[in-house]
Amino acid sequence: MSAAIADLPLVASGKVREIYDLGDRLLMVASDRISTYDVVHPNPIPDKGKVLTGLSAFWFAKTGHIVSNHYLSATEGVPDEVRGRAMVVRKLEMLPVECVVRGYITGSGWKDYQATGSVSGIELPPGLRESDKLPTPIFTPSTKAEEGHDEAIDFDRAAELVGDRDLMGRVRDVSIGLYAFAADHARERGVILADTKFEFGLDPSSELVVGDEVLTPDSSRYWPADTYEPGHGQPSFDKQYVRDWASGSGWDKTPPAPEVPEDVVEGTRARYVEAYEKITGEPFDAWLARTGA
Ligand code: Q0Z
Repeated sequence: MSAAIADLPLVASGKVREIYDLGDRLLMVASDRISTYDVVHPNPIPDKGKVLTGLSAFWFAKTGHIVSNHYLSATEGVPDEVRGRAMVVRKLEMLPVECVVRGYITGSGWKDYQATGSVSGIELPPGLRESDKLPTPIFTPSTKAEEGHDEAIDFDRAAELVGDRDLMGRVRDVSIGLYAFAADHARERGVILADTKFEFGLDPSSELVVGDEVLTPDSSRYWPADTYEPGHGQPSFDKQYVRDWASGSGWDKTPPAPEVPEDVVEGTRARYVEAYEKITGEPFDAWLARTGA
């Protein structure tokens, strides 16, 4: 028997997910809420939280040879009302930096490159176009902002914040290793993993552990490979229906976000499920069955 969610102490909440205290462990719960342009829409995308949790669990299981992770279970200790979209994890001492790896030049990295020729203090070759593949994946850490936008920092500043340069070097190497492994796997299944963000912590024996969610569409940019074309921004695998609809809706992208129409909700839900099935090679129903959702 598990407690009802309402009775658990809330440890942290983000725009679309929550963490609860289970005593010696934590419960991470992914909601069905969706944000575009950093604003959360009032209506949910059914099954989004289950897709993201299933994808995180898939990647945790696949990458244990690269680094330990905080995942314990998506069944034992999970309350019925969040089955399929929650995982029990180990409590860690989290490092105060976001660990971004970019294999392609897009988003804020593209802005920085255009302005300075560098990203995160890493000089890049001249002549790159928006969305180009980088010669090699780069580590571009950022600070964790409570609210609002994370600030890009270079490796030296990240090492300062973490207080251990050797540890930060291992975090960088492991981050790039995780990205390279996942990008190869995704590419074989017709998906480009453009970039991603990890969060690490230390366990009680000071072992480095990857935590949070990993390699989900909310922590990563996934692009369909069959329409990839450098020279402009790429459509997001999951959110493009909502963004396209929002762009034509007259919404000025400031809060409050408008309700997403039913057909756009359904199209977006289908894209999340398609992402799960492409990346894992398993039917999404298998995740629901495995977790009793
Ligand atoms: C992760 C976050 C979220 C809001 C705390 N294993 C862990 N041990 C200790 N702390 C954390 C974890 Cl994952 C931890 N966050 C980020 C996640 C909602 C903030 F689901 N905060």
